[in-house]
Formats: sequence, C-alpha cells, structure tokens
Amino acid sequence: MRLLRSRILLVLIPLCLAAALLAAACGSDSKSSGPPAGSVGTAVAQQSVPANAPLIDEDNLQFKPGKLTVDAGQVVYFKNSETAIHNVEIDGGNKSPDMKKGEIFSYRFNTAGTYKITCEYHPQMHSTITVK
Ligand SMILES: [Cu+2]
Repeated sequence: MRLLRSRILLVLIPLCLAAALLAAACGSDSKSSGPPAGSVGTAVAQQSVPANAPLIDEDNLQFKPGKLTVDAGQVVYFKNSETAIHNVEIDGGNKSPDMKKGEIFSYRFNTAGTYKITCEYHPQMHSTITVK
C-alpha cells in the first residue's frame, strides 16, 4: 500500500510541474500571444483581434488593405467579414483553414521580406505584406 502511494506521487508530481510550466508559458505578454514563429494558426470564431493589431479584412471578395507593412515578429490577423468562404495562403503555402464569416486567422511573421497573400478560392483576392 505504501509502495503504491509513493508510485502515485511519482506520477502526480511531474504532472503538476508540467501544468505549472504550461500555465507560465501561457502568460499574457503580448509578444508571446498568437501563434509561434512561422506556424499556421487556426481560424477561430471566438478569437478577437487585439486593439491596434495589424488586420486584413476579407470583404467583397477582396483583402483590405491590399498592402500592409509590419515589423518582424508581429502577428497579423485576417478576418472573414462576409458569407463567402475564404482562406489565406502565404506565398502559395502556409494555408489557413477555411474561414467562415466572423472567423479570424492569425499568423506571426518573424522574417523580413515581402509576402504575397492570396485566397485559394478567389484568384482576384490578393494583398502584400511587407515585414521589416
Ligand atoms: Cu476567398
């Protein structure tokens, strides 16, 4: 019985440590929010766009604005504001999931350069993001 209890503790202690580390990693530093570097995030209806964050709106079968400049490391938000389904392709890759009306997709641009933003479903939709 005593042996069993110490075994349970051996399992529980690392679990608690992992939970504490996860909680710390989820701190509310704005630089650490959003997806990690270069990863494709998810389109989430409940997600909100932080105040003053760079935002590209998907409306009237257009990305608005058609040009956007951000600093390296910034997260850019894309919001679908209409009933047409859109997605976000970054230089032809790094595709977002399909986005329904009201859904938001975010992507962290960590590397300076010029990125072409397109929608797989509407070839007329394009924008350019310059990362400084
Ligand atoms: Cu589209």
